[in-house]
Amino acid sequence: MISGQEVFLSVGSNLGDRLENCKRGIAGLFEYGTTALTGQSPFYMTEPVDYTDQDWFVNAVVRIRTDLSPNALLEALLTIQRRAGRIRDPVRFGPRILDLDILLYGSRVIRTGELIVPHPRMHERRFVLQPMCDIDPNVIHPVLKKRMRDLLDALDEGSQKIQVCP
Ligand code: PH2
Ligand code: MG
Ligand code: MG
Repeated sequence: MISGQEVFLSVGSNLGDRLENCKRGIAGLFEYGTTALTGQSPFYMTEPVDYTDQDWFVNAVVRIRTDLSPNALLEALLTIQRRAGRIRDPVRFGPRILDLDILLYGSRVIRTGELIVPHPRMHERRFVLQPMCDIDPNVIHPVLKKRMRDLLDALDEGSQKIQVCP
């Protein structure tokens, strides 16, 4: 049993073998610190948001328990992304081989130059909230003080199409 924090991460890819990139990204997590997987959503095909002129994404959310600090975890995620072949993003919100984002780190609220937790856009994204709810709909957003289920229900019906990967 790892005594660390419970952390939710989002996993996404819309370049190359999207599903394989996501799976490799998740596997990479366990090379850092003492980290255990305690929950995983299905993989979803998701309509792109924010920058819409790009392919659909494969997205999932994982829950881990880790002894890594937020900064050490962030460094590990950046390394895993680089190893997957992600060099730089020419377009903000644009195509990416692998994106690993910290959604929640326990109930901590973090605002540094490098890291904002909870993820600042998670509450408006179906591709995050649906898989969060698959793992645990009762998790409370530590800033908005609302359950993931209620944040998901508040999204415009029919907006941001997503479907479970076949
Ligand atoms: N990531 C973005 C921008 N838009 N859209 C979907 N569906 N899934 C993503 O992971 C995603 C996005 C920037 O990180
Ligand atoms: Mg992202
Ligand atoms: Mg990111």
